[in-house]
Amino acid sequence: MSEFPPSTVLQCGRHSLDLSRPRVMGILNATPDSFSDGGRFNAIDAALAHAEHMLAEGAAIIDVGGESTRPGASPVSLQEELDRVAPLVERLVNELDVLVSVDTSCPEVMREVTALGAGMLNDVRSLRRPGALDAAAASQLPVCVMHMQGEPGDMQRDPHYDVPVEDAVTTFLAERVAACETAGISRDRLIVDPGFGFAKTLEHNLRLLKRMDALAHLELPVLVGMSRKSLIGKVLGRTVEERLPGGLALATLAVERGARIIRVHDVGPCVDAVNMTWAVLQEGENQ
Ligand code: 7PM
Repeated sequence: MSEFPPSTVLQCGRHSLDLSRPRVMGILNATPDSFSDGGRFNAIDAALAHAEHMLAEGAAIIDVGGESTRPGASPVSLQEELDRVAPLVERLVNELDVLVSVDTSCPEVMREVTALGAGMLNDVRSLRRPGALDAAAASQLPVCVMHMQGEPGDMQRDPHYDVPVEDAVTTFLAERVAACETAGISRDRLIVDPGFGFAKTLEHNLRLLKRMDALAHLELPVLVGMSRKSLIGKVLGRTVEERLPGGLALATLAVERGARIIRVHDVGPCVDAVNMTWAVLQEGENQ
C-alpha cells in the first residue's frame, strides 16, 4: 500500500497537483442552452457558481465535459462541443484560477482548451481518435487515459472479456501508455483510469474495484469515476439522486486500493470520505 502509487507531483500547466495523497475532482457539465446567447451566458454563470461551490468543498480539480463522451449520448459536433466547453474553460481559468481538466476526445478541443489555460486532459477514448495523441503531446499537459471496450454508443451491448476484467483493463491501459510514450507524452504526465461503467456488467464493475490493485503494475496514478453510476443503482435499487451513500462506499474502497483522483458530483461528502480513509491508511506510516 505505502509504495503505490509513487508519490508524485503532476505539472498541470501553471498548477501543480500533489498526488502524494488522494484528491477529489469535481464534475462540471458544460450543458447546452437552447434559448439564446443571453441564455447561454446564464448557463455559464450557473456553471461557474457550481465550480466555486465545489472548490469551497475541497475539489482539487474541476473536470469540464461537453457531454460528447457520455455513454449513450448522441454525438455532438465539434463546433457544438467547442461552443459549450471553451467559454466555460476560459472563465474558470481567468476568474477562479482553478486547475481545469477537460473531458474530451477531440484533438481540436484539446488544442483550444490548452491555449485557454486548461491544466489536464481527460479522454474516455484514451487518445484513439486520429490526431488526439499528437494534440495531447503538443499540449504538454497531463493526460488521463481510460479503459473502454468499443464506443459509448454500443459498449453496453453484452460486454465480454476473455480474461479476468482487471487483466483486460491493465493490458489495455499498458498498451495506451506505450502509445502515449511513443507519441512523446512522457510517463510523468500520465494518469490511468479503469473506466467504471464503460463496457462493463455489474459483475465486471464490482470485480474491477475488488481487484483494482492489479493496476499497481502500471506504476501510475489512478483516477476513478463511479459517482452516481448505475452499478450503485443496480446493487442498492437507488435512483440517480439516491446514490451518494453508495458512491462514498465505493470512493472509500478505491482510495484503500490506491486511487489518487476520485471523480465525483458530490464533492463535499466525498472529500470527507477520502480524508477519513486516508487518515486510517496513513496511521503509523510516517514513523
Ligand atoms: C452517463 C453515464 C452520463 C456516464 C455520464 C457518465 C468517467 C469519465 C465519465 C470516468 C473518466 C459520468 C459518466 N465517466 N472520465 N467521464 N472516468 N476519466 O458519470 O469514469 O460522468 S462520463
